[in-house]
This record gives sequence, C-alpha cells and structure tokens, in this order.
Amino acid sequence: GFLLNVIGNPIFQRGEARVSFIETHPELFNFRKPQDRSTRVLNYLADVIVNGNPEVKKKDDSKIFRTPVVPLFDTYSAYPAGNRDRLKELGRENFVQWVKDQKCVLYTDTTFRDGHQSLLATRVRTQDLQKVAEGFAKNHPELFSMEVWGGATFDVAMRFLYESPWKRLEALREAMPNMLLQMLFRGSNAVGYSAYPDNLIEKFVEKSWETGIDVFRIFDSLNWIEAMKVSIKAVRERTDALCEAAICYTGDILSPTQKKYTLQYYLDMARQLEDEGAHLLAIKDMAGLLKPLAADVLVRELKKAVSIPIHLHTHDTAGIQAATYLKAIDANVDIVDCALGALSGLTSQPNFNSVVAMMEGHERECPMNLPSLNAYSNYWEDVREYYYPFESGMKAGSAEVYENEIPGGQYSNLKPQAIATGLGDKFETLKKNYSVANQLFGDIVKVTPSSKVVGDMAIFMTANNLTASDVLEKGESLSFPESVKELLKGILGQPVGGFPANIQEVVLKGEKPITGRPNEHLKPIDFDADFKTFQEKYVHNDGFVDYLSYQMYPKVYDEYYKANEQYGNVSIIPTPAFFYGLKENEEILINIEEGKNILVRLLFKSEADEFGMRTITFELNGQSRQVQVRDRA
Ligand code: BTN
Ligand code: 3PY
Ligand code: ZN
Repeated sequence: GFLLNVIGNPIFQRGEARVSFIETHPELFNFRKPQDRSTRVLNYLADVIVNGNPEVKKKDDSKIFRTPVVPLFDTYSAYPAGNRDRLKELGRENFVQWVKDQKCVLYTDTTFRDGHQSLLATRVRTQDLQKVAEGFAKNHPELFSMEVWGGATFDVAMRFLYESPWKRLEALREAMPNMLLQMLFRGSNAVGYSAYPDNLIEKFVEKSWETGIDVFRIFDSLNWIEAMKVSIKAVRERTDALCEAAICYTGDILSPTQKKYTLQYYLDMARQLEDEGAHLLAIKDMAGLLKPLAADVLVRELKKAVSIPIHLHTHDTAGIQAATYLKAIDANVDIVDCALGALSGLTSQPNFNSVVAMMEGHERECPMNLPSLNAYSNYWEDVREYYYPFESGMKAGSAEVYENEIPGGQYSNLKPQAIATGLGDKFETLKKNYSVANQLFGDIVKVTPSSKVVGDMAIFMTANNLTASDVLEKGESLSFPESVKELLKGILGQPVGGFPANIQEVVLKGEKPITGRPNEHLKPIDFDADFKTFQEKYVHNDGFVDYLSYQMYPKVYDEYYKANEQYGNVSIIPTPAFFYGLKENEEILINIEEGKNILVRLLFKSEADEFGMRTITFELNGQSRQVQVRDRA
C-alpha cells in the first residue's frame, strides 16, 4: 500500500501505534512536501514525453489531429424532458406499459460504452464523452436510453486510463439528467471476470443505482438463470431502476443442425426471465450471429411468449445487421441498440444515423434530427483519431464470425492479446482454434467472462500447436490456463447440458467440479470491518464506491491508486497529451478544477545525464518549470 507519515497514518492517529509499530514504519517520519495539482500533472506529462504511454505500442509521429467540434447547444436552457423524467413520473410498471404502447421503434445509443469497447478496446476517456454529453441530452431527449457504463469500461477505466469509473458515471449523470442511463451487468460476475459473493453483488447494484444507473442489462455468460437471480432481485428490491434481463444469442436457430440453442431454448429462457421479474427482455447478440431471417422468427415468437418489451442488441461484424434490425422492427421489436456513425459498424453496433435514415417512411419511424446525429458522428470521427493505436485493423465485415462466433467486444482485444503472446502472425489459426476450443467445452455461450476462457484456451492451443485430439489424448500432461481450470470446475456456473466429461477429466485431473451456484460457496463480506481495513490502506480513497472497485479488481485498484497518488487526477489531461505527450512548443490548456485552468507548454527536453535522468522544461502559465524524469529506455 501507499506509505503514510504520522500526519496521515490512521493507526497513529487513533493512538493505536505501539513502539514496535513506530520502529517498523520509518515512513511515519517521511515529511516530503505534498505536491500540488499542476506539479503532478507536469510529472505525468514529463514521463509520457520521455518514456511514452505504456499503452501506446506504436506511436505515429506524423499524426496531426483535427480539433473535434462539439455540436452547438444552449448551456443555459433547461433540459427537455426525457425518459428518465417519464420513468420518475410513471413509476416502473406504467413506464414499461408506455414502452409497449409506442408504435415507433425506440433507440438506445451505445456510443459511450459498447461502441468504443468493440472498436477501440474500450479506451475512450471520460472527458471525450463528457464534452458532448450535455448537448446530446439536450438535442436528443427522445432516445430510449444511453448505454454508458459497465461491461469492460469499469476495468479498463482504472487499469489503462487511471480514471475512476464512478466519477465517469457521476459526470455523465450530471450532464444527462433527463436521459435513462444504462449499464451492462454480468450477473454474478458484476463487472468482473469471476464470481463474487451475493452481498457484494447486491451492494454493487445499489451503489450503481445511487450513482446514476437507471437501466441494468443483466446477463449470465452461460445463460444460466440461476446465476442471474441475485442481481435481478437486487435491482427490483433495492432500486427504482429498470431490470432488463438478457438472453445471450448464440448459434443459429434456423440451422437444421442446431440441437442445443433452438428457438424453444430461447423462448423458455425468456419466459423464465419474465417470471423472475424482468421489466424488459434483451436479446443480447454479442457476436452478431442473429441473421435477418432468424431475427424475424425469434422476435415474432418472443413477442408471443412474453409480455415485456423486447430490446435487441447486436454487433455488425458480418456487415448485415441493419437488415436484422429491419426484420426485427417489422416483427415489432420495441427497442434497438445503435452506435453513432463514426463508432459503428464492424465489431460495433449498426450505424445509428443510417438506421434512422433507413426508417424514414416506415410505419414505425421515430422521427429523429438526422443532421444533428451526423454532427455528433463527425465529432466522434475526429475523436476516434486520438485512439488510433487501439484500432483492431479489421477493415471489412466478415462472414467468418458465423464460424468462430467471437464476440465483437472480444475481437478488438484478441488481436493485441495474440501479438502480446507472440502469436501475431498466427491470428488465422487462433480464430480457428477459438471454435475448436468452443467445441471442446461442449459448445457454450461465449460472452464475458466465458468468452475470455475460450480465447485463453485458443491461445494456449495455438501457442503449443495442439489439436482437439491432442488436448483430449495428451491432456494429462498439459498444464492448462488457470481460467480454463476454473471454467471446467464450475466457477463460472453451468452451461446447458453440462460440460463434456472427457474435457473436464483431462483438465481437472481428478479434482471434483462444483455443480451449484459458485457464489454459494463464497463467504459474505463483512462490509464494516473490511471497508475499515480498506480505508486504512488507501487513505485517499473516494469512499465506499472505491472500496467496491477494490473488491472487483484488487490489483488493478492498487495500481490505479498509486498512479493517482503520484500524478493526481490524470483524467483532466487532454487525450492527445495523455497518450502522446507534447511536441516542442506545443501548448495545451488543462482545466485542473472548476473554474481553474493552467496553460502548459513544452519548451525542451535535455539529453539523459550520467544517471539516466532527463530534465524537461515547461512553461506553466508563463513561468518556466523544470521536471526531472528517469529515461527508462
Ligand atoms: C464479449 O462480449 O464477451 C466481449 C467483450 C469484452 C471483452 C473483454 S475486454 C478485456 C477482456 N479480454 C477478453 O478476451 N475479454 C474481455
Ligand atoms: C461485456 O461483458 O463487456 C460485454 O460487452 C459482453 O458482450
Ligand atoms: Zn455488445
């Protein structure tokens, strides 16, 4: 943990420090002058200027960024009423009835979450979202909801951007008070990759709601309803938010060889979710496998099977999902998910702007201001350039997705993972092995976290040149990835029909799998005691929500905390400077707190001295300031 002197140390403050404690904690007498905000910002910039941002693997020094233009809006005008106002006014049951009564199709905008998760490895920073949030909420209050949180954004915000996911949510809540804010919630895995104790799931739901979430889209990565019950109940009983339960769509209901993920399978699942109390039903097509003709059948039959509204989510990986939306809309789907043009298509959602244009003259058209949507898309086109190192390299839609079934959000992460493990030139084999691994596991639903395990297994097989029969025949002598052992042990729950016994045997090597709910075996957290321990270790924490971040990702939180101690709040640094530093003579304006800006210019950087230190000279509000940084090259 971070080391605190007598002034900050809680054990010392409470008078609980014995002589032995003082003797073994020399940092108690460390009186380094605390640094102010601008100094810490300069330290961060100096480090990036000298050593680069570790996330940027290939920096292109010839890039020139255009300044993104925020479409006009009136800062002083009141917000027009949106669906959040409607939900508050009507209450949940009547609001759901209102949704059902709408003839026109409703839209959820996923730009702020799945759009960039699926195209830019989730790297979009809060300030780029925040800049357009207020204007978008004022210009487009007619949307059903904005998906802004959850999924991989929580992890990535802390791990790679060193920013607080909770502060992001707070900021967007403030900027969009009239809109329903939606999150993606992984059932018993919350926003993480493993199972958490039930009372942690409940607290997480509660705090997410208090911080600003109005719609919880809940799924289980194996479509195991048992694992969704705790979170569904928590949303219903501990919040006033809408509970949208999801069926994850995989395979192809119209394929004559489909025996497992049949129409009947999805209808049964939907009925059960309605019985559990879902206010809305999502069809979560995370890999974009729901073809137009299948969508027609699925939506039509679901409309007969359940009475709650149906919300369709897909990824345009194959390039034909606008057709799926048209078929689904004709079959009376209530809501569809789209991303603004510049962050749409390929592994992301279908193009919002074009879907709106497609719907012109349709009997279910919901009139939208298309020129305004286009202006927002242009903003994102320019912002997207800032994130060029995180592009997946995919250039066109691919029908291969029907083979490998890789979720859109995973695709953009799998390539860097392949490169990182030295398999960059074996990406084709890796994609093939993804489906081989899936078959070995018995053809499971693949979505975070189960999709990550299939990816890990595919990487393992590719790296070791293993075929499916190698795995089954030589499995005894192989040491499988930890995540694979956990999956087959039942830590992520049970797939329909169970795991095949042969793969379970070779991976578990005699260890007995669990068959109940994994969370059942986890001890409830003693929040009072545990939160106190946390506060002692992380004195400058942001309260209970930070404790929840720590519970989800202890190691990631620890590093995030240390980075914040060292550099302060880096989310205020403009994105180009955050990733690429400054060029000589480049000047940027940083809003370091409400109403307080600093002007920073890079004057020059020295050569490294005999100790490997470089001196970076800045101009800060016209005054020269020097920062020493170690050159780690
Ligand atoms: C999905 O729908 O399952 C994919 C979206 C999320 C992928 C996350 S991003 C980081 C991590 N690495 C993976 O392979 N999966 C997760
Ligand atoms: C996530 O869990 O991050 C997803 O987007 C699943 O599709
Ligand atoms: Zn998605």
